[in-house]
Amino acid sequence: MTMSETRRTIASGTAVVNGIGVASGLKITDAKVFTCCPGRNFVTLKIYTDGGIYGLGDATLNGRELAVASYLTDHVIPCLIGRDPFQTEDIWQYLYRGAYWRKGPVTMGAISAVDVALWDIKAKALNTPLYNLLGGKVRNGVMVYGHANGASIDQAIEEVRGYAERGYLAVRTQCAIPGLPSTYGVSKDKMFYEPATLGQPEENVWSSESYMRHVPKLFERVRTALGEDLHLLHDVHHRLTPIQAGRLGKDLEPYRLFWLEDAVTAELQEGFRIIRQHTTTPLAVGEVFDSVWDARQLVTEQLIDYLRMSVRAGGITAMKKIAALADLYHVQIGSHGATDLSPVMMGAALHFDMSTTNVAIQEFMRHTPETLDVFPRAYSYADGYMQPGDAPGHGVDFDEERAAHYPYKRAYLPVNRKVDGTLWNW
Ligand code: EZ4
Ligand code: CO
Repeated sequence: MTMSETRRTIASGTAVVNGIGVASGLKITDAKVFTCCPGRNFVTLKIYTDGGIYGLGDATLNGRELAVASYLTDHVIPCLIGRDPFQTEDIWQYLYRGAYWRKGPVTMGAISAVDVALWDIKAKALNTPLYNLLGGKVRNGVMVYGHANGASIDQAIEEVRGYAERGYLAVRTQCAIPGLPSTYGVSKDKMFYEPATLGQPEENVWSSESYMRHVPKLFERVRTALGEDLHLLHDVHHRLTPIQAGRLGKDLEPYRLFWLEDAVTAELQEGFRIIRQHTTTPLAVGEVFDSVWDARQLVTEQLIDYLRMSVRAGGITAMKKIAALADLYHVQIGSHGATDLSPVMMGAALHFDMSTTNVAIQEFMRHTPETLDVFPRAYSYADGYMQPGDAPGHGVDFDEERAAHYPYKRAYLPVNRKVDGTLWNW
């Protein structure tokens, strides 16, 4: 469309939906948001085009699902109709800069869902797996880590052993802390771990002192039982102060962790300098980050080794740029991949992982059979690695009919209190 044609369109009263013109020949005709609870809650965005191709994005925000659903339905979808679905960059900028109100998990979760759905459409329209549009394959497979946890150290060791026997090369290991009634990351169900619960939020009790005494014993025993080759990871879930984290990292050095995750909350990015001064245990953080601004200082000062941001933080468009920045500073990506990221997010993540050099590892927490029933998918696991599959797009579909059997149920993540009742981080 030439400039004069654009002006004529405006003058004749037809809505100009895109100031830079439509080029791909496809237009977005409609979009819908689905909320469902097949084992846990998910929010799924489906964008339709006039070419008959649709794209899927995941907009799930654990414990705050309906806020993102409304953000999309009430505020984003009306602005998408008529746009060219190939213009992922312009639509990203339109939703990020154009909204005036930037960042935040709700906004960025919604932008992520749109972005992933558009990349899905583009790859399907070009009849190629998404990784081919993101640089092509840079590795043979994506190393993943599984989740082992136990009510005792002995149980945790048996769980880790089970993962090693199934071919996993990396295992996150958690165990209950003696004297505390419940511990984050230690599930009642051996196969499936789900931190969110129906009804009111659960309350956990926390003691940094007991925890810091116990965790080195866990890893000493796991290393003795399983040897040196397995990659071991551990998640602190933001519960220590920087100096406590420095101490724990130092105490864990003999066991050579792959990473120590979320040792402290990261709003104060320079706080990580204190941890770094005290330990060479590699540090990972970022599953709750929602934009590059949450990670800028951590990355550019080389205060972390692994960034845990996932495609939820603004989609593929954002993550490709964040990974490029991180690469300059020797920071690698190890994306969040818990069960509250739907198979759609997992599919998108695997295409990103497959095509991005400084991706080190991907979290893989098993979804329940109910969840898998609703999301047919091309990705697969074998011998410690995952493959995104070669289906056009990101390779994950959404069965609306099956989803309708599992209506949304309000659920929350637990809150965490110190032994004396003070509300603490989790
Ligand atoms: O608690 O995704 O590393 N993974 C984690 C997860 C998070 C949940 C929160 O929704 O810490 O288990
Ligand atoms: Co975590």
